[in-house]
Amino acid sequence: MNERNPAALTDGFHLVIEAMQLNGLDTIFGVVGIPVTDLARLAQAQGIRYIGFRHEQSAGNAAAIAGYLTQKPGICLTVSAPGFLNGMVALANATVNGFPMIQISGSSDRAIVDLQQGDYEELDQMNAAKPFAKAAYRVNRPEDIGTGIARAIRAAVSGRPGGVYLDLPAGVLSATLDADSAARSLVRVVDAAPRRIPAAESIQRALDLLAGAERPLILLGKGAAYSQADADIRAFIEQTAIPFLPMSMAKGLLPDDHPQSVAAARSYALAQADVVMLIGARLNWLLGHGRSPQWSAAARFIQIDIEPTEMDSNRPITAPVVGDIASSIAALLAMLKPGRIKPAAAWLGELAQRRQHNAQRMKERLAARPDPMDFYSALGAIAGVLADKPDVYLVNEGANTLDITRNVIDMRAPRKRLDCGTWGVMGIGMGYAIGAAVVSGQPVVAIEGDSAFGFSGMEIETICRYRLPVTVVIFNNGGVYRGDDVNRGGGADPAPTVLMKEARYEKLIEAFGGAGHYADDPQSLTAALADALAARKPALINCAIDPRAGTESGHIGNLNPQSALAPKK
Ligand code: ADP
Ligand code: TPW
Repeated sequence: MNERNPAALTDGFHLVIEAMQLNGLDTIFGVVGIPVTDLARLAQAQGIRYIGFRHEQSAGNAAAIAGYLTQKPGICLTVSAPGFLNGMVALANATVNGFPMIQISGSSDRAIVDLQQGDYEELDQMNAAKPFAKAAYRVNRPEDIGTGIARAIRAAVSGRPGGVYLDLPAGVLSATLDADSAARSLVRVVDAAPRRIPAAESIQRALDLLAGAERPLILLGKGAAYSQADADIRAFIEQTAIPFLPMSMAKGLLPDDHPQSVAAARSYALAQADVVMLIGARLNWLLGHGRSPQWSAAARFIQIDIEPTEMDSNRPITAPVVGDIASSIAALLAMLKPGRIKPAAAWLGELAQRRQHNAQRMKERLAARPDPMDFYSALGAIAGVLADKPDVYLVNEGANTLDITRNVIDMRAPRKRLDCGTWGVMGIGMGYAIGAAVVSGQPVVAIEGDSAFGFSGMEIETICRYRLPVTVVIFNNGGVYRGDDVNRGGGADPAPTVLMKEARYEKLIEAFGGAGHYADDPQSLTAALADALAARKPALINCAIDPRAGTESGHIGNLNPQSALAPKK
């Protein structure tokens, strides 16, 4: 600081904070260390909320989900090299899922890094980030900080949202500059995610195709949930009477108990539909790439997506609608003629029948009382507690824990279900739970496989430190997928999929002052969850599940290659 005239100078640290605040970015999720410790400290002093994590991957996951929930880029702050790399999985995951986030990382001296002279935490971070990010930028002069933040914001939220990397070398953060010109260098981003109005003829083409359909189906993906066009999406579905299916994170966009939901007749609906309208959902592995036998070879597709190159990626799209979902649905509603789209009565009847049949089977499974509990009896108890609490966020990861929870727990409000998403990644649990609790102030229940929990488990200290209303439910079946495999070599080591069944996970949270519960039957699980939600304080329920419950890889065993040969002795 210039002691003769301190008011006339500012520095890179302050400029980053001012650029964020000018653009309404009010929260940072991060881990401190050289060279960003003072950035976090000053941000907190200036009124930005700083949430400090135990590992950058969780900080990044919190930022990503904050971006998904708010449509503003979530900010993750990391230190150079190893901290940067720890955050990279979360940044890549955000990009793959289309969540807007910015990872801001400090970095070491470029002159030394570029000549590989062995700096502290040396890494060419910007170039390392490129393959995993939607965009990557480096600020080399303090007067470019405003532009760097503006470009990062635009890249994160415009078009298909994604993860952006912004590199801030130590020297840029600490550099001082004249306060007046520094203030002029800041950029207030106007219309960061401009609407993309679809062409009128693309809307007409889509409506014509639906009008000629007998067995139409609408698929809602997390892009539809992200777009926050909830009322119009519901109006379009109700006015056309077309049955709909939500992808997992689109559950609750219309309530799962809506009469037009055919989630309980999913396979039949996919296989029999003749015209399918995808709204913010990709025809990737989660939808069998749109191919038969999962889908009818004769089915024709309408796809609404902001990303033009998504069209025809897996299957020809007869009626592409390239636009943002809010504008596209508004246009569809405006051009919709009453009574022109009419699903065949036979189609609706068949779906209703299957739906009812499957719902009855599910009811029986949930009511069974196996001892020890299986996934269904435990989830039946949880569903009972959550039934009248639509505002609770549900975070969910694992294999069986993921697949069965998705099928059992109904969602009744949009953007409340947060899960492994497009990559099927383990480790999002605590980061998503913290991100959702921080940006919403609402309670979160994280239903976690015992293996899945381990990837981010240390963040329960973060949950306790910030006193967040998060309840972690661990489905403890003592293993990855299940807990009863044996060492095929006959040795003393546990099998590769086995974890400690007897682990008392609830004691972990007690170490940090949270409430620990153990539940081995539906009644005690109901009581523990009701208690935890009423208290609105950090809690962890160790839920004992039969080690024999669960199948390898959950519902995607078909993707799991297995050797046909016995082990060689
Ligand atoms: P899911 O996994 O739920 O099927 P995906 O992540 O595969 O969903 O697909 C989401 C799609 O939504 C992406 O192709 C993305 O480009 C698109 N998308 C995201 N936001 C918008 C928006 N506001 N308008 C239009 N499309 C969007
Ligand atoms: C980053 C591979 C997929 S599912 C899973 C693993 C390790 C855990 C399944 O066991 P869990 O659930 O959580 O106990 P359950 O109900 O089936 O018993 N590393 C990463 N991502 C993935 N997907 C894996 C490993 C995996």
